[in-house]
Amino acid sequence: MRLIGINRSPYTRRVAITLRAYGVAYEQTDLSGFGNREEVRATNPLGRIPALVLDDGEVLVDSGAIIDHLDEVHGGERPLTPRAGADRRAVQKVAALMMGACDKGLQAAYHRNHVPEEKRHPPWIDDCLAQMAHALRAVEALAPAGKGHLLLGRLTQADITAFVAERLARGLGIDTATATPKLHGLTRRLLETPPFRSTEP
Ligand SMILES: N[C@@H](CCC(=O)N[C@@H](CS)C(=O)NCC(=O)O)C(=O)O
Repeated sequence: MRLIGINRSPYTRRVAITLRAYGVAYEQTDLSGFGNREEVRATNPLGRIPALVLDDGEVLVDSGAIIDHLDEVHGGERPLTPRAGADRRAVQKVAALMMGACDKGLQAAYHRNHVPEEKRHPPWIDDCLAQMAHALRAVEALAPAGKGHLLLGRLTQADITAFVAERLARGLGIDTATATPKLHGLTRRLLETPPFRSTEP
């Protein structure tokens, strides 16, 4: 199994953490969507990371679809996304908020990095970052005050997606220690555990 993408990408990192949490052996090819467009297109016609090449050569694209497959095959009795019911809805909701937050954060970053300064529209960047910050605050409200995980008292995709979103937000200049202190604490604690520490870019 081969993961295509760099762990600086929150979507790729989410998949890498999931693979490690499930104890799945894999190799990784460090390619970035913008920096290695042609090489990435050879695996994913859309030119985006992550992609996952399975042992039989089948290619999966998009972190959500990749994780759905990993849950199905490796999740056993306690997949990182519960298989049904209220628990599944709760985890999926946090994951959707946190992946959406990453989408908005990256829209802001792309605007900063790819639009010439004289054509930039700062209110657009501010709006994207505000959407990201609002989503983080909504998930902050769910976070337990102590040392627990976000939901169900165990590691789920809620924690993994909150981790990558909080890290991206911090990288974009959002002061998460002040704005979302419980999420900030959660990511620091998760970083002490092998799936998170071993995937640090
Ligand atoms: N919804 C996709 C988003 C993937 C994505 O946007 N990846 C970024 C890297 S962080 C990328 O490859 N961007 C290049 C591009 O969009 O052209 C997922 O969850 O995998």
